[in-house]
Amino acid sequence: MSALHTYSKKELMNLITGKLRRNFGRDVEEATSLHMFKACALVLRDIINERQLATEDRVSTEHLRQVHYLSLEFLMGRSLMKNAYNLGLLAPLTAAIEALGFSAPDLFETEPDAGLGNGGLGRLAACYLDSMTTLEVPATGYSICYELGIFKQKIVDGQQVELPDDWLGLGDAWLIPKMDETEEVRFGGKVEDVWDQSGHHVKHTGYDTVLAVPKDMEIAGYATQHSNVLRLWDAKSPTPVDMGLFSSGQYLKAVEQQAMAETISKILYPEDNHYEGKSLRLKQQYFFVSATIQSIVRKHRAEYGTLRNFHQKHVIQINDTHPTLAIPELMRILLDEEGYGWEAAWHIVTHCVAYTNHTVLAEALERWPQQLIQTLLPRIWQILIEISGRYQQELTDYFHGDLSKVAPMAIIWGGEVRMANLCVCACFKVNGVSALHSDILKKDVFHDAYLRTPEKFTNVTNGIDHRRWLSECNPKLDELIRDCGCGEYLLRPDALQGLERYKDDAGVLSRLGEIKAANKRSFAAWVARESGVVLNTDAMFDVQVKRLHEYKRQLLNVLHIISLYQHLKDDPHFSFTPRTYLFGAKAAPGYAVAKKIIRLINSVAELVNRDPACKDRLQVVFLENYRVSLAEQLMPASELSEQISTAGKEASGTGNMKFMMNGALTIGTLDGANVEMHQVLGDENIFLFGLKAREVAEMKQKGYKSYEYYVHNPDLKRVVDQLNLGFGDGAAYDDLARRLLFGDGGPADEYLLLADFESYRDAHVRAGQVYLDPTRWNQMSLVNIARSGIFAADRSIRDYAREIWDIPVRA
Ligand code: B1N
Repeated sequence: MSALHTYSKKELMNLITGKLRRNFGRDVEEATSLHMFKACALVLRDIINERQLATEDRVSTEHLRQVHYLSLEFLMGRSLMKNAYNLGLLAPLTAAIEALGFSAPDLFETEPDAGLGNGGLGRLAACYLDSMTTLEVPATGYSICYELGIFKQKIVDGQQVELPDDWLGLGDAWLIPKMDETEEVRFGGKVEDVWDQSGHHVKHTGYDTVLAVPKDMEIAGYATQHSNVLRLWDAKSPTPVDMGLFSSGQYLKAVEQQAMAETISKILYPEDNHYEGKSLRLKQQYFFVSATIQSIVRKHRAEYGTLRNFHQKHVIQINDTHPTLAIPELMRILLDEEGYGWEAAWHIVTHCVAYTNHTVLAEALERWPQQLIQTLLPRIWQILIEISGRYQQELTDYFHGDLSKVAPMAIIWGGEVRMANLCVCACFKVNGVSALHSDILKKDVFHDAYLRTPEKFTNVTNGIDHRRWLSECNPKLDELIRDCGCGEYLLRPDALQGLERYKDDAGVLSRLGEIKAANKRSFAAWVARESGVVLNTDAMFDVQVKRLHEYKRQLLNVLHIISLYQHLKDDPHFSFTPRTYLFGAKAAPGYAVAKKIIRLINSVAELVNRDPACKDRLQVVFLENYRVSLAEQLMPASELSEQISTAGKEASGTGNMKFMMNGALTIGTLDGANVEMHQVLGDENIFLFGLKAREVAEMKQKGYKSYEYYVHNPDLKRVVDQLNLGFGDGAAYDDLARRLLFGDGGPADEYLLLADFESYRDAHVRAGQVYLDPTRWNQMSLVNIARSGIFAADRSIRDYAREIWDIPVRA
């Protein structure tokens, strides 16, 4: 690769002013910050585009094997600062912006987050794009160009209100439409078998066509000429105004049809870790999968003239089961359009598709009603029947007709299509996202499939883009790391280990403490500007930010806070380390219990924050609209990271890694990747509590009685009783209390909050004690940072490349 071309401040100023003139017809003096943002984005886009063209050229002339990462979600966040950073242009761009009379930080803040995802799964895809590009893996991401990303959250009277996230006005600065690469996707209609001189054909008639127009976002890697693309499909109707229908008086019908087609890319479904069996969601899945597979096949055919070697040149990684229809869609193209026989087509498909599972929650498992698929995708349905029938026969032979084994593994069963089973059947690799989670897949969720084909199953522990989540968002810590001689960590995250040489160095430890204090002050200043809330920066910042879900147990955190409050009220001298509790969480709009927990947090906050007994000791703040860009400011300022899910439920978690890398200590259960954090940290550098996954399973098996904990622990009883009494603002929480004690149709306290309460409180006491000794705390913090290198996405991508993709990466 040739040396990296760089740009001076002066050159960037010229390029920016040029864009302002040509694209917006104005000089800098007349430009608003919106113009300025767009001009900067266009300048960087041009630079990335040069590299993209060169990369594309190299991939095709060298016939390189490629990865296609299919995901219904890419939670990209902002790109201006990130791209400037990766291009090595952050300093000259900042200087250029300032020299043109704008504030660079303000300009970076004008960019809307590209919120095309719900939470961890979508953010993971975004981190992986960065690492795949930086590690020079030829890769393309595919998703939908949602007009509205994850909703914006407002808190009104303590309750969540959802507002549309109309991001494209500015966000489209990064998107390059490629009209000439439009694909056609077909829905509905009828399929018939036809025999003629050339043999058997499948004829599909009476279908509706939706156009898929690619909007490409080019991704710059760090310190490389390599570039990759995130291809976002936009749904368009093929008949903008059908004049025929217009003149025959069917204008409304024409408009209706157009609107129908275009709703496909209107919204992101806002449920995290939850399956919504809606027809529009199925349309979204097939729309994006069909466009993607057609586009890959078209390029492959143009390059090689045959699909025989397709599986040698491509690996299709599917991010959870949401893109599973890629399997029958590729079969369809090979059978119907390329004329392959079943065996030959199946060989190709089963050697190029790999599946990552991200959850074991039953309510997240996709099971599509057969009726829906049958009517919406008649040809895909036929192919599914064939796949399912052959698989079931194989299973029946293998298990000697034992239906107790065959039934749970079947693909079509009881009128439903089980997407995870289809993936396990067709994919050449199946991976979980942390060691514990992958173990649970083998021992439990896919146990019998694992016994039959153990070589398919593997683990790739998640990772985060440490350039975004450390260097870029925490420049002071980045500087300390460089000063400690670990500057190569940007491409060698393991180099962070070098920090450990300083674990007894008083100078370094106190500097680490000062950095945290300064980051807390800047975060507090930002919160004050945004919302008027004044954070107590002298207290420990104790943070739980993630989607709101019962299994993540925000309610356990709140119960503990209520208990602290009660103790403070009883005894003003109650010894306790001052804490500022910070929460951030979006609840799915239809998830009533999650919304109720948000309201509870706000009721408790209201009570605590205005009680003089809590002044300087206890503060509770709910941060509105938690999102990527907020996390970037919050992580560097956090001290205690709450990772408290019921063991066995959180597949990995990735927020846990962001906190660790920024020197927060973790209070957590042995769940997801916390297990691996504990492995590298040892008991002495993490605050563990609670039941282990095995104990949870045993307790449930024996019959868990939450009521007994309530009866036997007076503190806990008092907290739960307080839910019944309320918090003085008129809101009633007896429903939450009942859920904990008696269940609400379901099991009582499904996530074992009461069982873990005491152990959680003890862990908080330990954390509070260590905090009183800043040297000890900073030392633990330093060890956490030093050992966080394994949680870099670069490590994960190297694992994928070696274990699954069989693709070489940058050394
Ligand atoms: O994927 C993350 C993990 O770190 C988290 O532990 C896991 O909860 C998350 C259906 C999901 N699993 N499943 C989803 C999202 C949207 C949807 O419609 C399921 N998200 C996760 C990355 O591995």
